[in-house]
This record gives sequence, structure tokens and C-alpha cells, in this order.
Amino acid sequence: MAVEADPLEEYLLAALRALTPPSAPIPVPAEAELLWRAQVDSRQTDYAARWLQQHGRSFYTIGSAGHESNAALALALRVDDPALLHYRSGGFYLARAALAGVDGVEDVLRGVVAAAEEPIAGGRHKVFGRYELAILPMTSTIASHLPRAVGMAFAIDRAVRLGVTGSWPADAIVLCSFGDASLNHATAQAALNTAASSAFQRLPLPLLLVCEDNGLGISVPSPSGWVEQVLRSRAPIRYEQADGAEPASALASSRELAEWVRSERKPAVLHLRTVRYLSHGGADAEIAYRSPRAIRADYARDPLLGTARWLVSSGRFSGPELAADYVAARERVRGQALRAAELPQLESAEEVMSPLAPRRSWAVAEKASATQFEDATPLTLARAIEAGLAAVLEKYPEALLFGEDVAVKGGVYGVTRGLHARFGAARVFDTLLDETSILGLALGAAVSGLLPIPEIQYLAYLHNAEDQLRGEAATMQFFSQGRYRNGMVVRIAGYGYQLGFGGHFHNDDAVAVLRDIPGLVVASPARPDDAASMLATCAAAARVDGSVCVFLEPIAMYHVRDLYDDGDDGWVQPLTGAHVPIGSARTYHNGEDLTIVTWANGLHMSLRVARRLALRGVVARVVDLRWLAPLPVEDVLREARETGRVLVVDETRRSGGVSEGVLAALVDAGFDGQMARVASKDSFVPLGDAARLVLVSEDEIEAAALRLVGYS
Ligand SMILES: Cc1ncc(C[n+]2csc(CCOP(=O)(O)OP(=O)(O)O)c2C)c(N)n1
Repeated sequence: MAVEADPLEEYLLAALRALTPPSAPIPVPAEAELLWRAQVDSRQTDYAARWLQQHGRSFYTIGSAGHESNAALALALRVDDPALLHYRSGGFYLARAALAGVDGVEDVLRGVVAAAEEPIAGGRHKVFGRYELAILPMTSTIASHLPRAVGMAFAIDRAVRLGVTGSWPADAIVLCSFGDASLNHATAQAALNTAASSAFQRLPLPLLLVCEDNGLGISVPSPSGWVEQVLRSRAPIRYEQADGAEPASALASSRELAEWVRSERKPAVLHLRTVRYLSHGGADAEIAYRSPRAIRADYARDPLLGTARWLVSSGRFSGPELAADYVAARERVRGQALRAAELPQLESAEEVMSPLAPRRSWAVAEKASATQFEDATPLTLARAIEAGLAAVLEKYPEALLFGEDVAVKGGVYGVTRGLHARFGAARVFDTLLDETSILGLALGAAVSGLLPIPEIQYLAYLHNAEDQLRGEAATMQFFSQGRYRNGMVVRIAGYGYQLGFGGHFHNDDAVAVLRDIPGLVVASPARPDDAASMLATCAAAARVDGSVCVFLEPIAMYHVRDLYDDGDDGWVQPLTGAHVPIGSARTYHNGEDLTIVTWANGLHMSLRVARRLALRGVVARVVDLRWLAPLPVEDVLREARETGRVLVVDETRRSGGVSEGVLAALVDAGFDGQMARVASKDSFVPLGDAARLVLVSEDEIEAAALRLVGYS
């Protein structure tokens, strides 16, 4: 493969060769050489990636060229300070790898060619990451890693305060880098706000943010001065600037700031001014939106040139020597690239998916079974969930419970009411009113070794923050081959039937957004005893397998006591502690006329309808799914075959609702009996009694069941 000429390289080599030795040499620290090595190798890795791509040997990739002064930050930190990197932080990656004795070029090239042996994502994504370097893999969604970074910084000191073993050293700091255009993203703003608010409240938050500002977001320039103004406006987050074209001073600023963050346990942001070379990435042709003159003007701000000047000022290196070193690095890295291109990629769906969602059900059962519920009296769903949470907080000293209003008030519906007083403010606490930050805190705490149990006050308010679950939480094991995990239990109050309360947003039943996230566990209990046991299962799965669990609570059932008649206490139960495995349904009655498949509010309604049907001589069995993901397909199929007729009672919407999944699973499994469903309408839920017009009702269920059995 030919090596093409490149104007940036030509400029750099000429400038290097023209560097003149100093009349009075100044000693420079040994780190300057480390910096040079990481920067040059990063640049050559970018060229090699481009070269491989031009020859069809690699995939879409974004380079770090122009940003290599970020290597200074790696030298200013310790190798065990966890880092979440911008996709242009290649210099940082290689510098940290060198400090740890790892061949970082090899790692990055393996990512570029999607080699199955790449150290973090194993060919699933081109990311910077390696467990041994405490560098977590990032997704492509810009800024989505910032809330996690805030959560990690929070978790370091919180773990110490709780006396539990976290994933990072007690005096570690978190590094999180991002681009200038990304700063405008709501997710970035959420994280900055939460970091500032935490510092304002004097919570320890050892977080070093780095805005790598090249002045462009793909083709769009950041307005001059805007980034600085935004970053400066986030007091008490400390703001400092550094010029990436002058790596010596960038290193000094990085070091000073990192030490300040470490000792003060406060957040700071380094505004690192960089340039961007070789276009945005992939097929982007910069020439379409920037003048050749502007492109060329940036050549003089090359961070490699800045480091070369520094090295030459020591008198130990000449410009031509550094130019020769640069050329030699090109040959070396291209040789490595060619070898990487020969490496095998992932070869089967099983291989691709193996780290997605491990399920060691026997180990989960063992751990969950050891959860002790204290209350032996019959409880409502709300009290059972509280008892379940208390048992989990008791069993896992690393468990944290947080959300809006969960602490002193005990939640909007009083579900968590005794827990703040009992377990203290370090473990049960209120957060800012920001779902993105709540989930970000959970992401950071979980990957730091804690067991977060965040609450989203209503299902409708998950949606503005949902990417933190989808893009961040659910992908972590996938993109790190399980080396990093973020097991958590996200409690979400939801569904309809609170007829007097709130209209759509307090009665939202949109679960499609959860059901299609690969690997996510979605629990949705209806009965008190199941709820407590399922909480114990979710907590155990989060610890044993790193499972990301959503615990979807039917608000309208929280305080229900009766099943059939007023005062029958048919919906209060003592907690048995029986283990409920993930993906296992529960069957009521053994009727042979039809099988009603349902869950949550639908279970209460269906059991009542089953009694009405029995009065007409139609005997049903009722299956409570309990888990919406993974669906208990085997249980449903078995119960369906017992009767040959299935009615799915789906309180979520007809489109995108759970019944679509249940019916499809039956068809996939070859079930050839009769199938029907009742579902809520494709509508938002209105206020008051009008809600009944769109939500599934007992009358509808009964009519559909009678139709299915041919009752006339
Ligand atoms: C949420 C989201 N929206 C859009 C994109 C597509 N995208 C990728 S990079 C980018 C520009 C980011 O610019 P900046 O933050 O300045 O970083 P730079 O690439 O300049 O280093 C965009 C719009 C994305 N990855 N994520």
C-alpha cells in the first residue's frame, strides 16, 4: 500500500527540520519525551487508520490529530484515576498506556480494524478503553458520559464515607473530556449543573473536566468566546485555560489543576484550546466548509511542533532528529497497522452478544434468597416495596437509594417513607430535579462498586433522560466485554388507573422504550409479596451479573387492599421471601377454557374477571408475566397449551405495548391455538373518568374472554 503525501505532514516535517538549537539550553523534564512519543504515535495512528480505511481494511473512525496535547493530562494524573475520554483523546490514551507499560498503539489499531482481540470492546466499537488503564469505553453519543463522570466523582468519596470498598482508590479523581460543540448538549449542561450544585453544597466531587475546544462541531464553528463564557459561568467549578499548541504550559496547568482537584475534592474544568486536523472524521471533507487558508493557518498551531520546540530548547535533540523520529514512527505504526488488519473479527452472533447480559441465575438465586424481610404481617404493595428496599439496604451496605423527594418526604406516594430516618442521609437522599443526573449518578455509582437504586418519580419523566439507560447503562458490559459493569435497580412508578390524579403524565403507560433495550431487565410486580422478592432478585442480579434492572411499579396498586369485595383484604400479603427468578411468570387457577396473560394492574382486573367468568361456567387460568424483559416465554407457552386459547390483557398501548411481544413470542414458538388481546388505546390518558375511555377495563376483558371461548 502506497504512502500518500500529506500537506500537514509536509509542513510539520519542514518546520521540525528548521528548528534551531538554543544558544542557552534549558533543562526540560523527562516527561517532555513521553509527551512527544505519545503525540507522535497518536498522529501516526490516525494516519494509519486513514490509510487502512482508504484501502478498505478498516471502518469509520475519528482521529485525534491536532488534539494531541491532551496527552499532558495523562501525565498529570495517575494511571488509576478513572478516565472517560473524548473520541479525540488519543494522545491521552497513548500516554497513559506508556506509563502503564502497555502498547497503546496496538490497542487503538485493533479498535480501528474491529479485531476481536481489541482490549476493551473486543471488536464491537472503536473506542478508547482498557481496564488496566482505568479508561472506560465511551459511546458515540456526544456528552452522554458526563453525568456518569459526575456520579463516579461523587461515588469515590461516598464509598469512603460508607466504609465500603469502591472500584477506585480513595484519593482518585475522575477525568472526563469532551468537545466544544458537545458542551451545548442538554446532557452536558445537566452534568455541569449537577457538578456545580454538588460543589455548592460542599459535597466532595473530585472531577476534572476537560473541554477540548477545536472551535468546530463537524462543520459548525462555536461562536467566538461562547465556550469560555459557558465554562466560566459554572462557579464553583474552577475554570482554567491551556493552549494546546504549547504542551509545556498545558502540562503545567494540567498538573496544577489535577493536584487541586485531588486535594480539595472539588470539580474543575480545563479549557484546552486545540485545532482539528484531517477533517472531522470518516468521509467528512473539510474543504467543503472551510477555506484552504483557514485550514493551513492551523498548521502552525500543531501540538507536536510545540513539544518539539520544547525538546529542542533542552539542547538534547535537534529538529532534524525529531523529524527523523517522526518518519520512523510512521513506518513502525504502519507495520503494526498491517498486522492488525490481519486479525480476526467477531464471527458469530453468540460471540457478539456474549457480554451483553450474563445471567447466572443460580448465583442470583443464592444471593437473593439471603435477603431477610423483617415484616411478617400482610402488607400493601407500597409497604411491601418499602420492606423490600429496607431488606436490600440492610443486606448491601453499598446500596444507595436516591431520587426526587424520596428522603424526608418518603416519595410522592410514601413508598420510601421510613428509609431516610433508618439508613441515614448518606444512603437515602434527595437529588436535584433532573432525571438525567439521577441516572448519571446511578451509572457512576454502579461502575464505582456501589449498588444504586435510583427512583424516577413517574414513567413519563423517564423519557427525557432515557438515553442514560439505553445508550450508557445497557451498553457498558457490551462495550467492555464485562470488564466494567453498572448493575443497578431503577425504580419507576408508572401505568394508568389513578383516575383522580394527574392525567397523562402521572398515568403514562409507554413501555416500548424499555422493552427493546438489549439486555435490560424489566420487572413489573403486581402483588406485594412478589414485589419484595423481585426487588431482592433485581438487587442480587445487579451485584452478581451487573444487570441493569428497571423496576416498574403500578402506582394505582400501591395502596390497594382488596381483590374481589370491599374489606376482603385479598391484595395484602405477608412477605414469604420465596425467590422469584428473572423471567418467571406466576399462574393463578388451573382453568382449562382459556389462559389470560397479563401483569400489574391487569392482573388485579383479570383475577376479578376470572371470577365473573367462572359464574358463567367459563374457567380461566391467569398468568402474571411479572417480568416484561426477558418475557417468561416458556411459562406463557406452557399455560397457553394447557387451554389452547390465549387472551392477552395489556394495559399498555395497542401499538408498542407488551401484548405485541407476547403474541409474537407465541407465534414464534409455534403455538397454534386461538389468540386475542385487549389493550389500551393509542392515546394519551386524559384526566378523571375520561381515562376509562382509553384504558382497558374489566368489562372489555370479560367480553373478549367470552368471545374467545365462543360464549353466546
Ligand atoms: C447526541 C449526538 N448528536 C449528534 C452526534 C453527531 N456528532 C458526532 S461528533 C459531532 C460534533 C461534536 O463536536 P465537538 O463536541 O466540538 O467535538 P469535536 O468533534 O470537534 O472534537 C456531532 C454533531 C452525536 N454523536 N451525538
